[in-house]
Amino acid sequence: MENLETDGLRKIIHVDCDSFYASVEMLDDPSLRGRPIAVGGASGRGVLCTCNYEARKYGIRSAMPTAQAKKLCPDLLVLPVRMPRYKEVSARVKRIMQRYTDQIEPLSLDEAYLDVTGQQHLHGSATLMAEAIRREVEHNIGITVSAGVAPNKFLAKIASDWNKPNGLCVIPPEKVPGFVVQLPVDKIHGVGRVTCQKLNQLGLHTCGDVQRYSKLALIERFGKFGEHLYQLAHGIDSRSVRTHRERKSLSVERTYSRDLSGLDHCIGQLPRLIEEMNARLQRLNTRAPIRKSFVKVKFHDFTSTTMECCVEEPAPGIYEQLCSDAYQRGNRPVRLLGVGVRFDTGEASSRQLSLWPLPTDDAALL
Ligand code: TTP
Ligand code: MG
Repeated sequence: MENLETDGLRKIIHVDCDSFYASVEMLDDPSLRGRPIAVGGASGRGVLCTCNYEARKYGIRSAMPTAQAKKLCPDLLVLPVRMPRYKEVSARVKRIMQRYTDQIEPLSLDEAYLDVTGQQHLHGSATLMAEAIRREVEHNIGITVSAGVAPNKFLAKIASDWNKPNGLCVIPPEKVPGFVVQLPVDKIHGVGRVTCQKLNQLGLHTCGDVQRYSKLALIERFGKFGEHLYQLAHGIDSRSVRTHRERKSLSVERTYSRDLSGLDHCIGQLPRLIEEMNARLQRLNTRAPIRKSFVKVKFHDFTSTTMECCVEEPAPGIYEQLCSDAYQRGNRPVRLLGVGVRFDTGEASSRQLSLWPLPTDDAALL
């Protein structure tokens, strides 16, 4: 359902903190400023969560093994993760954003979409509101954030990355066509490395190249994903800013310090897991009806399998059966067991699905 008019009328801001965990560390210990630091696992097999921009000059990135990062920069200081502190800072950033709108969709601790359409602050200018948020976060909290302003979520997110760190990029509606025409296809949500290669092989490097194909031609070639490509390549994205995320599932899992040696051993662990899952289910304030139960088994060689079935009320016997079926698939010692339920999120989720047929996957084009 494309809706150019609605798209043009909305004012979306995407806010993303710069090198978030590392910035909080530098805030709490200013002596760290100006030197390369990272946050993550310092042990031999550790992985980095993120690093500051000084460290990025050495080619260090999020999710890089710490050992590799140390080779690139022997002076790198790797600090442990302090999640409660990042949550605190995140809550303060959120309070600043709330002064401008209550239409806020957090994506993670350091990132959110804001819909400021119709807000009266600062003469209704989304650009001025984004600037004000950036200024207030820097002055009141002491970290920097980048922001993107655009008529929709897709473009606002790209914009916030455009002038990072500590930058602002505004794509007003009249500049959308000129902006997307030169935009590389790998900026499109759902286009990963494999899809990008595939598109490049077809001569499609920018959204402008994709625009030369009709919607029908793209659907014929790429299925549902073709519609997604068509829309975003034209800068169209009608997703609204969702203030309440609907929970799709709930699960409890445990990794055992010693592998579980057989099926009986696994089944013996189920009651504890189910009890914890039920306790968590009771603590949920609102939720959709349960649609499925599932059991996840990860074997000692890190292969994993999930068995699920449709249920209205998850009874313990169902988990035993699912656990047994999952176990037979590998028939090896088990390092992790999980039990869970999936909720019937109904219309909202199927609508979402049709809009975003392939959220982050390359599979459709393989
Ligand atoms: P990002 O916003 O992706 O990264 P960043 O804020 O560190 O850097 P920037 O936005 O300036 O590029 O992620 C936010 C936080 O999430 C990040 O500080 C640490 C955490 N994180 C991980 O733990 N693992 C990851 O692989 C990534 C990408 C982020
Ligand atoms: Mg960030």
